[in-house]
Amino acid sequence: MIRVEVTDITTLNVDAIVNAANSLLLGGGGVDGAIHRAAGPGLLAECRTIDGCPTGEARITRGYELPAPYVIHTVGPIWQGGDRGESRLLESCYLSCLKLCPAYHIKSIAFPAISCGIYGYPKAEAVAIATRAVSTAYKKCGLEEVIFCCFDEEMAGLYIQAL
Ligand code: AR6
Repeated sequence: MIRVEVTDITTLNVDAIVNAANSLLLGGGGVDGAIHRAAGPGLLAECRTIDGCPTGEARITRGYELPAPYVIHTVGPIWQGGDRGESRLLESCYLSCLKLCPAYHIKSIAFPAISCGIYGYPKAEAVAIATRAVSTAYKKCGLEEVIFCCFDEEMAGLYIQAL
């Protein structure tokens, strides 16, 4: 089942929440900052043991003080006008996160709107990519529940329309 929720992703009781990180994986603003604050210093300590993450890929850590036992960190593309491979990279973020799930027995996952904040991706286009990638792949990856977690009603409306 795919659902849309308007809430702070750090509060969700799912097996994994996804972090819209940058390639250093050492924290930042937006949802990345919120996740590091809520997870506590253990998360940053584990991230320091990982050698970053290229755009379009994903890395998994434990969730520390979060209700979610795992955080999957992915690095979305910075919007540069659309002809720098942004759509393929954004799709790859969603698919890379889903592909990590079977090995960790993750059955429920929540995604933020990757690249839709500081990285400036046009929202409706990003939502079309996210919903298409997730709908086609989540069951194959053993997932039972996927939440598109939004910070505001405008974003939630775009997901509901696309789904
Ligand atoms: N829960 C759910 N969604 C949130 C939350 C939250 N707590 N906080 C923000 N959002 P952004 P990006 C929404 O900027 O565009 C960081 O500095 C927000 O409204 O967090 O991928 C990283 O370190 C927006 O819709 O991520 C990178 O440097 C969406 O999450 C860079 O920002 C994503 O916004 C990544 O930029």
